Amino acid sequence: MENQASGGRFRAVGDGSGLAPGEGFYQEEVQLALRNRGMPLEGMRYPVTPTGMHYLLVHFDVPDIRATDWRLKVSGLVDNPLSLSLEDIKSRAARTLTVTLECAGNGRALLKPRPVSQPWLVEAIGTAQWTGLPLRRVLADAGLKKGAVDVVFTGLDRGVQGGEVQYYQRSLTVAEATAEDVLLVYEMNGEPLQPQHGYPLRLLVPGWYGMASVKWLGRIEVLGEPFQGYQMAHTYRYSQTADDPGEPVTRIRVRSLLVPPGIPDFLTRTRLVEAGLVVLRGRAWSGDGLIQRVEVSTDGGNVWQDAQLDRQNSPYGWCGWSLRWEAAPGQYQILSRATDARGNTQPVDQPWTFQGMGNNMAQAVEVFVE
Ligand SMILES: Nc1nc2c(c(=O)[nH]1)N[C@H]1C(S)=C(S)[C@@H](COP(=O)(O)O)O[C@H]1N2
Ligand SMILES: [Mo]
Repeated sequence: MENQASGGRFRAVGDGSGLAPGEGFYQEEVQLALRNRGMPLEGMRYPVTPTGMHYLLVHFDVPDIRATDWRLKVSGLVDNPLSLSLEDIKSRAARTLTVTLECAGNGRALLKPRPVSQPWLVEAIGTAQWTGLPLRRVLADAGLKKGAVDVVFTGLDRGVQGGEVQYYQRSLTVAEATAEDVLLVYEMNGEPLQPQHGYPLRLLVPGWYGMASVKWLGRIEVLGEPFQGYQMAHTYRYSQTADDPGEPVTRIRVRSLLVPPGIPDFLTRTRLVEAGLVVLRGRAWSGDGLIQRVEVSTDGGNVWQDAQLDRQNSPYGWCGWSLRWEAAPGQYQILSRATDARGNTQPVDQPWTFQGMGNNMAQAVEVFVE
């Protein structure tokens, strides 16, 4: 079987990639990509991503925070404003949740035309065991006053975006913020948070795209009206033009990725696989409930077969899947698409938006079998 879309032969084995200089990304995008690196896709092997392989996104600079000087301030429409040390927070009963985190911009650089920003392909992903104190307990201690509407989370990192000097700030409604599984996290995979992941404390909003999980948390403020900060009003929107306010980005859209089969070509990452029985493996996740189904195509999306699902151990953590494939020599394009508990299925065509948010289009992996 030969797939038309992927051309006649394995690009770049022995004979160069055929890529010409001068086609490609702006230096500013490369600069962002070097700072905000993705998970190497072979990391899809691990049920819990090794911390150093977890994707990273930092809008400004990683702030330099000493936990001894640091306090979490809780203020605004509360009966008892709080100022908590890390020890105060760690002395309370903790919860640990396995949560898959994904950047809302994942898939952006695959869009045509490409929105210019952090140029993720598909690798802005990782799963960790996060330990912390449920936020609702701190909000209960503070006592929300009547009329409380939004809870604003301020990170201690500061920079300029869209011409606006700002701290990184995101908000949740009171209902979202008091959900059981929203945590104030101080440990990732059993170790104190590393500086780049939000040391000493970050918010974790399971099921939501990563932007909600504010790192280097310094302040929590309760407001009586909706918060209109830059990272709420101007970005993380599903919009069609620069002026279109669109809809806010919230929960993670259903998605799946393969564990890359075989071995890669150095430059193109096209996979070289030996003919015979191949067990294709991957993982699938959604912010809208458990994974119900994963389908795999080896012919670029014409014929689909059901993969076998592993047991999904956490409602917020990805679900392993596998499919046995008798691979005959030839060139293939392998796709996977998942369906979640709400019946949402990954599209095969790109869901284009102006900011390139939530592109959960089925991944296509080029494979050469010999
Ligand atoms: N304070 C602060 N929190 C932040 C960010 C940031 O730039 N500053 N980036 C957000 C975005 S867009 C994502 S996708 C996640 C990334 O978390 P990670 O780097 O730990 O994977 O952090 C979120 N929290
Ligand atoms: Mo993100």
